[in-house]
Amino acid sequence: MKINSKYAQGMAALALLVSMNACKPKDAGSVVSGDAASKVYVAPGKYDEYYNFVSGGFSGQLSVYGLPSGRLLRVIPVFSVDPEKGWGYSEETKPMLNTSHGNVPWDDLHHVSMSQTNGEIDGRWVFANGNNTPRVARIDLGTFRTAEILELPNSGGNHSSPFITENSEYIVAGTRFSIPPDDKNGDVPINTYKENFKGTISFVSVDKDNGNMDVAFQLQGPGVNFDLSHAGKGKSNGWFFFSTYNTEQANTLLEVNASKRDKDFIMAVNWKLAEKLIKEGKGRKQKTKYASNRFDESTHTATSTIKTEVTVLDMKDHPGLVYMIPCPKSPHGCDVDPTGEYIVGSGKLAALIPVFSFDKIQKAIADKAFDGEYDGIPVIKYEAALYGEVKKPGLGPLHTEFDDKGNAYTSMFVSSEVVKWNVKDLKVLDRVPTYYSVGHLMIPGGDSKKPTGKYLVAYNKITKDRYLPTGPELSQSAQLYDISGDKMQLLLDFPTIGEPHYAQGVAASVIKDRSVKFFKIEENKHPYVAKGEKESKVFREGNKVHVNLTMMRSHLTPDNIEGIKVGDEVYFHTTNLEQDWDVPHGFAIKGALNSELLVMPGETTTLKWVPLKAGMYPMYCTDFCSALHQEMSGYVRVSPA
Ligand code: CUK
Ligand code: CUA
Repeated sequence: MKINSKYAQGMAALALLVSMNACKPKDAGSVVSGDAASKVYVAPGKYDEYYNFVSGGFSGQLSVYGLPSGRLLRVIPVFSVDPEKGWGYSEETKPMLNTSHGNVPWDDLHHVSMSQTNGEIDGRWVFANGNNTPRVARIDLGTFRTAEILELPNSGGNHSSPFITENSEYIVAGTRFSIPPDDKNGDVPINTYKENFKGTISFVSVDKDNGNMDVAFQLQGPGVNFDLSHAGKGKSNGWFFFSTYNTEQANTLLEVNASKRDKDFIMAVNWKLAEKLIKEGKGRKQKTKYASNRFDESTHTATSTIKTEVTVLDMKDHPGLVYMIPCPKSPHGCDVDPTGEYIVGSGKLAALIPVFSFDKIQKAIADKAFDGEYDGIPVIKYEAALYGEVKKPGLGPLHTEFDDKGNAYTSMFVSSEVVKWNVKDLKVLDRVPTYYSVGHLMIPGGDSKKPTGKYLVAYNKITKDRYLPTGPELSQSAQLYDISGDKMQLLLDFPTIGEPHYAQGVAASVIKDRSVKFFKIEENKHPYVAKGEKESKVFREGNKVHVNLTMMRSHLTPDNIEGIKVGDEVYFHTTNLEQDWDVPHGFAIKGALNSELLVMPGETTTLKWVPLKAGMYPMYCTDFCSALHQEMSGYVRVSPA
């Protein structure tokens, strides 16, 4: 039988494109040159040059590495509990994980955005998204702790999030799964998708002084899937660009039905106009329910508030608010170059990278160079918005970062490589393999107005043989490249917690001096603080017993507690009296469900315990704090009720 060879080739190419197991580059190992070791060596006692904040994917956490060493410096629980830090165990931190669905101590964290001033990373906060139960978080870079979590209404699968404007006015969050809006009946046949499901973009305002977030307003429109986004900058400041897929609005077998169209869209949103419309009262109030959780650094306690209303603008009702730009084949990354002129769309299933021009988009809008409408939204002609295409970049382009020399770097998931190309002439300059199947890339400042040009990190999806085997599950993997010369050079593999998606990096000098070393005990406003051993006490309110307990090298005060009865609710409010850097004390008691705590110097943290039977219960400090750490202990006597 004669096979139509064109057809066969086409099918083979498609199979390769959608295959999750990318081909293995052949010259593994040989790409590392002799001086790689000295380039990543950070001598004992010396600091790394950059902080690297890396999403922890389905661990719900954020991890912090030093670059170029790849040393893990900290894991920050965000949408998770963490026994190492007692996060989510203490009464003070539990409200951080509250949602309109109750306490949800897990999420899927994909993207991070650092706060910016004038388009440069300012080192104040890192924002992160929770995909599953739609939330955004703000992490404080003084304490390296989660300071705030905001739930997002009218959203399902908060993937396109959080992306920040150049003065941190807003972070945006586009819904991945369109759903019926919260004030509508969600109990509808799934095949009524096209009429009942809506896509939503949330604009979350960020207070410029304290960082507090709120849902300022939302845009509601067609039931597409938003994927990724970036804000305009410089000349395009005032706009946001979102990649979308499933513009077919399929509700079943998305793998096939959402990949039918030759082109999906990049949605361009004029957020300055949206802001103006909201100021003019053009928004509509919609009923909903979402949680706003904040950690207060003076009381050392989180509070959770449920909010019930959100302001919505319908996209199609406001001319000039949104435009669609055709973009080949299921675009994933949507990245804006440092000048703000070039918008790079990366179609997962496309064999080229389209680069759009902001000036041309503006001209196309002025000239009405439209190609019809999509659900009431004008579609700009592809050629009218296009600056040019990067030809034959590799297979499966995903994400692009930029350096300080006018170059772009795009990750190629299927062909497992990083491809460097020039933004002006769109010529491919260099390519290096990744091990294996790279997702996001990160250059410190690489999505800001001021990228650096020394290092690039690739965050890979598949590890396989890169590390010693550790059973069926392998550590996630990142790779560091030197990009200072014409040719990229692989320097280092380092394991990450997983799985890593987007990351941000910044010079250590921007952050290190703002680090909090301890909390001043005289400023502690916790309602149950004991500011000295003399203030420690045990007192009863009905069946609640409060123990205001102090911790100081190397004893607990009080260390013998009696008068507790079975079924009492006992609250150990533990205050660490130390006033020095890096002297936490821990606290644990036998049999308590939420053991343990880790209490920072000057802070008060509460462990709740309901003893179920009479007996003698030892308690102790869990963090080796002095030569007499083992002596830092005591007993609680529990008597029958
Ligand atoms: S996504 Cu992970 S590789 Cu969630 Cu940013 Cu593209
Ligand atoms: Cu305090 Cu050990």
